[in-house]
Amino acid sequence: MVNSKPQNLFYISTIFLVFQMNLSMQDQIKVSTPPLPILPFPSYSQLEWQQREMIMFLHFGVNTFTGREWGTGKESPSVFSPTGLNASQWADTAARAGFSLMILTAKHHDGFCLWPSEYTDHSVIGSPWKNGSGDVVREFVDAAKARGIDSGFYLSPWDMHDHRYGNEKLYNEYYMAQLQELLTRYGGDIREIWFDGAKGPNAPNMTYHFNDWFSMVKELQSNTNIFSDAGPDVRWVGNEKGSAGRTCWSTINSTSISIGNSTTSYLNCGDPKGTNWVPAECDVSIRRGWFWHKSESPKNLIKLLSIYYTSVGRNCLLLLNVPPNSTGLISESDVQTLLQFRSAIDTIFTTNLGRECSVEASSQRGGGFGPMNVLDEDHLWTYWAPTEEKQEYWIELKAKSGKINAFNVVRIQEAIGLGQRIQEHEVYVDGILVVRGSTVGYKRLHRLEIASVGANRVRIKIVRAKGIVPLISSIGLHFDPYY
Ligand code: FUL
Repeated sequence: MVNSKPQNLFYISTIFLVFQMNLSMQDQIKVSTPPLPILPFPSYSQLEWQQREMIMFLHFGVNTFTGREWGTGKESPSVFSPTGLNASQWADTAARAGFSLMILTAKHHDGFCLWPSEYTDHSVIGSPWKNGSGDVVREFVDAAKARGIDSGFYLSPWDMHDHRYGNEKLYNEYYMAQLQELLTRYGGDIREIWFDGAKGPNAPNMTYHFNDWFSMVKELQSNTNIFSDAGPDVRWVGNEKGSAGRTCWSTINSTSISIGNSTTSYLNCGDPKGTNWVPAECDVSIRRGWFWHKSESPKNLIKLLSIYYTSVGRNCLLLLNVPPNSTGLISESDVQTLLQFRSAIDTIFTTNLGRECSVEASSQRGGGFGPMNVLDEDHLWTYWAPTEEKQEYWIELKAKSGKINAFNVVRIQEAIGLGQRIQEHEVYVDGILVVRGSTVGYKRLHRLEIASVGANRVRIKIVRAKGIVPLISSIGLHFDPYY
């Protein structure tokens, strides 16, 4: 008994010390942990792809000189004769118009190769251009690199020229040999490869060894995103008009679709129950055709902007085809249109009128997840997160000066690094419902029919979301003077 007092005192003071330490550690930890992700979510290269927003596609080959859209496979390589090919002009145009990746048709369905492949003579080797010693793919990749632009290739599986087409073993060997050439000869910055499922109705039966092809791509260039109707990294949006579904999930079930035979509505909208992250790419040409034709001219600015809203503005990437002409240059009319397009996008989106607002939300997960995060420059990893209790989820921008300047576009972005969640949302201006929408994803743009003038507050209500809570990384209020 006599000794127990000092012992007790020792225990009590130790407990007190530990308690104090805990308290001061909690004081230091001001940031809560992020919420758990919901699967699936993107890979590093898919995230990089998504942030590009626009990619330039270049259809160039024998069709440029014959006026056809699909060749016959019987063209003589001698028809390929650009008199002033300058890939630097392509790359300059892309850089000025804000593209960070260009994809070239290294081989289209006619089988003509824009590089001197060792496995065929149906290529630039037989062309009068540079007396057969030229290599368009080399010039393309070098010019892109010099401007800090990444490269990608389209290598058509359907080949109307090669005699091996129709023989499963021989043709798959040939195709893989060409893949190896393209992915080993031209440096390590190939960021996308396009496997087009298109094929003429009378083409011979052919089983493509897609899994072998895909594995080889990842073996040789692991950062490359593989595009096909069904992914694995990027999927087709199901049309060639640049138009995604108003509901557009980046998720699908890869096993529900097959390359060349997919249901276009499934591709257009994705699948909320999908277990694979395979976002959609909207391929569309600036002109009517994919290849350059003298009689065609570029779409106008208004049309291009409307495509931007239905692709980038619906959680997709816009793959805009700008075909070099028979001189080997992007036509001046197309260059001017692209520059106008870029300047219009900058005019609309450089100013976020929401930045003049204060932001409130229904609730806030601990420190680090406040509603103000939606107004910073990071559109992925800083975001507003509400608490996980069941509640009505909303976030509201309120003018500090009483009125928000006129706006007619509402931009909403989700923190997709932790999965795509929002299924239904609404936008209210001064308490009046102006938009009822479904998915958001990386970026959702709502163009308002009537501009909001003199509004005081804009509330975004998340009606339904997958997972426990919605995570919003950015909100913008913009004025589009072209609408
Ligand atoms: C299609 C092809 O048949 C067109 O010629 C073009 O290349 C387009 C991008 O894909 O499937």
